[in-house]
Amino acid sequence: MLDISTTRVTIDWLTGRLSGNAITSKEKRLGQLAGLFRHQEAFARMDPDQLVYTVQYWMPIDEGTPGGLFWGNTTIEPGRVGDEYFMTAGHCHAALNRAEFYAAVKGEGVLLLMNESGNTRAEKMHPGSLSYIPGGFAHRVVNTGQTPLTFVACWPSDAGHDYTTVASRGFGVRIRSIDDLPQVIQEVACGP
Ligand code: M6P
Ligand code: ZN
Repeated sequence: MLDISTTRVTIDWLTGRLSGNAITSKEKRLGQLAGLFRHQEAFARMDPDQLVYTVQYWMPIDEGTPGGLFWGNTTIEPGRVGDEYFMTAGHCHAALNRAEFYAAVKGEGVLLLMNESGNTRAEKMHPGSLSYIPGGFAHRVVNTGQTPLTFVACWPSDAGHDYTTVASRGFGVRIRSIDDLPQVIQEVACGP
């Protein structure tokens, strides 16, 4: 007789949270995100310990292994730096042609997708939204709501993360609160 084993990891679908010994977690606090937000003076006035987002992930095989998959979730707290909403750092994949899925569990937000030519589009995220991020597209998630935004993600184990391209180029646009509504605004230097 063959035993039926239990899985090493479980998901709470109401929250997206993962449980199990193999789970890794990381936190991003404001102080770790210097240079990310447009409004540097507003940033300087805020508490560097303020939590911006948390990530949990399961890497069932070694990072860099071709053909495997990783699973994770991210929760972005509600908040703003000046008029710009809290967001992930954003990245493209080190192996450029690797794709990814993002599916929102809770909250409201916007996914920014920028191709290699620098053309950016924005997609709504809400409970049940499923976004396909094609290879070659930089991706960033922005929490435009009043509550935490949680999404789950699945990506190839040999994708890797390239943060330098996004850090130097940005996305060409920023999601800002204008008259209390999220708007996609072309990037401009922060003025008075
Ligand atoms: C998702 C996945 C992860 C990523 C995380 C946070 O869960 O895409 O690979 O690390 O979001 O995004 P970032 O790495 O841009 O901070
Ligand atoms: Zn990715």
